[in-house]
Amino acid sequence: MNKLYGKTVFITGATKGIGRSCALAYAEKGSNLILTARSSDLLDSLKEELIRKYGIKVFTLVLDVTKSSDVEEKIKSLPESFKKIDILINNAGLALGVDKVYLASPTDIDTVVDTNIKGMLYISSAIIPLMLKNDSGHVVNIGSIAGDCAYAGGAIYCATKAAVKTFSDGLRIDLVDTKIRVTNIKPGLVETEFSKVRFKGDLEKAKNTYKGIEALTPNDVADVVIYATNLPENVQLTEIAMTPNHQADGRTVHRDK
Ligand code: NDP
Ligand code: 8X3
Repeated sequence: MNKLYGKTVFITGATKGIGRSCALAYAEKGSNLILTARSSDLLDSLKEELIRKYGIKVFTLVLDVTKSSDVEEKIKSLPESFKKIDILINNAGLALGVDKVYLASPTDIDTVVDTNIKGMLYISSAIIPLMLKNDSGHVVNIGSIAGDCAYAGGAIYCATKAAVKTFSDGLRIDLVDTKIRVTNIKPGLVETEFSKVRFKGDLEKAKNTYKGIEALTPNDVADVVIYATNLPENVQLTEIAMTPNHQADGRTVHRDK
């Protein structure tokens, strides 16, 4: 049964990878979308594609989740018809580098922590009050299996994804007397531009991340997001971990030669 038709879904980092796949998957279900990211041209072309293919309503916000005042102002300025947000997908995020933690630059540390943790907090704090007005909603945080166990070269990224888990758990407690649900989705290796960003444009290194293993696709993750948010309202999936068949955890991957 499709409970998602006509719902309004707010997605951060909607221009690429998992966020983009979620946008397409919700559009296919007939949801209306608020798409956000920093790249206005990609937002515009995605909006045009979704309206043309699915006839849904789409609103775009050029938004850097790390800028708290921008987040607050832009969410306040949403048109009334987009202010009843049913589902929030906190997806924008990144890793930078695989250096030992004490070699990482302060700028990279700030970017990763500000995006993955503070961005999620700013967006959630701006949107949850809107959900509370109707005592309904679903917050989906895109965490990672990286938050369950650290791996070499991932200390900062893994710490931010552990924070996604702890924040999700705390938020679920804060909202326990409401109808708002909170789900932390924790994928393993997903082939997107994530590694291109992590390796700062080094495509060879990025490609090697997925060598010898059939990684998850962003559509695989979107399918799970759709599943979690399409369940009856009495059902709250607290966490879902998902990995490619040949990945056991953040440290353990079997690769074909
Ligand atoms: P991509 O690099 O493909 O996409 C990242 C998206 O985030 C882009 O749309 C980008 O858009 C947006 N974004 C980045 N920084 C900001 C910012 N400051 N403000 C707003 N938007 C921003 O990565 P993925 O799709 O793979 O990653 C999405 C999420 O999934 C991340 O949280 C990541 O940690 C998580 N994840 C990824 C896994 C993987 O293996 N790929 C596995 C597990 C979790 P723009 O540049 O236009 O702003
Ligand atoms: C991203 C997946 O395994 O590269 O969360 O850390 S991994």
